[in-house]
Amino acid sequence: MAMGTPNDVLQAMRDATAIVVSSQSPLDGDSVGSELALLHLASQLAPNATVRAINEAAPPRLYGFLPGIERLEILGPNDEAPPTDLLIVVDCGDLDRFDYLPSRFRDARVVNLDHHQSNTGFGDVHWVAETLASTGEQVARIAEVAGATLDRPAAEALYAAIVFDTGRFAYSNTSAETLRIAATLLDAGVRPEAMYRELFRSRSPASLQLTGLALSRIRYNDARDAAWVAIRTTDLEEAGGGYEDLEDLVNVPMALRGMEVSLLFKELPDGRAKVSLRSDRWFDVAAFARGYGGGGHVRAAGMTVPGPLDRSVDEVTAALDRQMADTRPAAGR
Ligand SMILES: [Mn+2]
Repeated sequence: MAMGTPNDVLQAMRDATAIVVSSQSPLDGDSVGSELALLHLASQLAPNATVRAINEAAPPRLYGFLPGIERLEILGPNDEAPPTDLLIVVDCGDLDRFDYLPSRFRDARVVNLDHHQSNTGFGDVHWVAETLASTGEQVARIAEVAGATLDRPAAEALYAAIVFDTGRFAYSNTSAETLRIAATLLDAGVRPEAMYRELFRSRSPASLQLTGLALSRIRYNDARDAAWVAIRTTDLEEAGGGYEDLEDLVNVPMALRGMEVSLLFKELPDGRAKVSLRSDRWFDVAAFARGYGGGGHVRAAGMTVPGPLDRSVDEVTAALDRQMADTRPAAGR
């Protein structure tokens, strides 16, 4: 359920003296962009506070071009957290997505600034806006409420966040408000073609090779409205790539006419598998992922399954078949 307002977050920031912004790792475009924008806007949003961004891991290399990216810090599992009175958790539906970081900030008030439908309602201060496409939009709204001026670094960070979560303004979560916010970002100096080059035309040879491998291995359900691909750790080794080279792969099968659900299984070094899920029109992948302890949005979700890979793929796709059969609309819809 939606709860809280931009003003609730702003007031908490104004009342604080030492703020830490964080999100679960691996970070994505929305979490990186939202954290960076809050850093760039810190003097305007929280004039009495120091603001740092601290995560469990470094951001993906892809975001290395964003101004200020070097300011994202890492708290290792054995590191001591700095004194902090406000922890702002961005773009995170459930504190359990972290390994350890929130437990190091037990004395801090916690702000839950998120847009996931599956948000658990954790924290002391909330603004959970599940109708907004990205936490980047939420940060833009907070800046607007505060009367803050967006400089180009902040605008680029927010643009990266919004572009990532809306699939470049293509998913159903793209609203008129999304585009109005994007317009203010262009007014602040964002150049769309430069952002597009950095975010989508900067792939590695390994990433193209893995895409080719994935396409050669794609499997379908009998109704041909679901597709899935499994990538092993040995595939990554052979291609000389890493998990970030798989970033956009789950979207590739969605290019097929009539495709409703796409799943990408990524084997982890410990034998489990991370599963990314996408849907087009009627299947709720967040609800499906919740059955495996995952979550997300209706059209984009994620979960982790125990492995071994082949068995997990068989079990999950069989369950998917059953759930799709229960909810598939009559032909012609
Ligand atoms: Mn998001």
